[in-house]
Amino acid sequence: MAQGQPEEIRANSYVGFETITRQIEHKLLKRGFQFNVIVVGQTGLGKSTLINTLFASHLIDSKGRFASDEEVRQTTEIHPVSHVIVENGVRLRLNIVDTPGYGDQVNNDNCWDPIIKYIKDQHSAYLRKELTAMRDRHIQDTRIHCALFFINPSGHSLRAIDIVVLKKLSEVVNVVPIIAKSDSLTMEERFAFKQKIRAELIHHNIRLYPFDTEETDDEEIQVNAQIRAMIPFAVVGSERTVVIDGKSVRGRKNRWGVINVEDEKHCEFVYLRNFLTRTHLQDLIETTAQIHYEAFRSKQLLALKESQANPRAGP
Ligand SMILES: Nc1nc2c(ncn2[C@@H]2O[C@H](COP(=O)(O)OP(=O)(O)OP(=O)(O)O)[C@@H](O)[C@H]2O)c(=O)[nH]1
Ligand SMILES: [Mg+2]
Repeated sequence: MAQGQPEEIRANSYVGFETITRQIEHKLLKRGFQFNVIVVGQTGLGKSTLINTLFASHLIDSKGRFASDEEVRQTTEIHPVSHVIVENGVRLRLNIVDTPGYGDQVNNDNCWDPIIKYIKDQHSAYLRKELTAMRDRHIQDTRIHCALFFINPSGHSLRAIDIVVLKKLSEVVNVVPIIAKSDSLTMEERFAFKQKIRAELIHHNIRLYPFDTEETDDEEIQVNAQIRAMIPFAVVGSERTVVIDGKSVRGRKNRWGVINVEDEKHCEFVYLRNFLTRTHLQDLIETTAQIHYEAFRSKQLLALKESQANPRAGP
């Protein structure tokens, strides 16, 4: 055997490292997972409603009512709510950040600033903990993994303010656009509107999740292309139940009839939920750490280094 080559281990010399996957799984399950979502968009587009639709069964309060089922409840401040969901022994800590709608002021300049600041603040809080000498082995993660961006179902095009906000958001977080209240569009209108929006996003060079990087393999590239073809998800939200064929389902009644939120023939709510919870949860978390947080971190550390090298120049 050549010098420096590892000695071949015979088949009967079992050492047991193959159990490492179970060891990792056990450790991860014990710690649980953290997933943080923010909702962003103009006033009254159904942000708060969709949050309750997505995670409905978990938001019901102790009296069996939906916790936020009041008639008028305009969101007036950035409001994070935490829930712990357990499914089959897996603990998911879900942090949902509701934000006030923007765009209804006389002057809408910089109305998105508090939202961008909130997202960046979570990055700096994480960085500060990372840089602490006696740091905890596990840092509580409040970094936002996904921003659901609500588009007005106008059927025409994105508003100028939407383009600005989408640009700002996509620089700091994974953005997933959705067409809000899509029950107000016919299927044909929806189809045409989705195509129009996709073209506009490309035209304005807005880089949305999912990204293809050098590390993305062929299978992932395919899945990502499928997701891009579906975006924006045309959704309907509801906190109420309606009766369809004798069955009580989450839905809405409108001029044309009854909409079952969970019926794929009626809207794409189920696709959005599957995407968020079943297929892309882990990737959204990873991408946040590897792309968005990493970009923030290197910029901050560079600024810190420069201010140390040149203290009189200030930070
Ligand atoms: N037709 C229809 N109405 C909806 C839908 N989702 C919500 N609504 C209604 O729209 C209104 C506003 O919903 P909210 O969830 O409070 O909207 P919001 O975006 O949180 O509003 P702000 O907090 O003011 O920004 C309510 O009357 C909802 O019942 C939907 O998918 N379709
Ligand atoms: Mg709201």
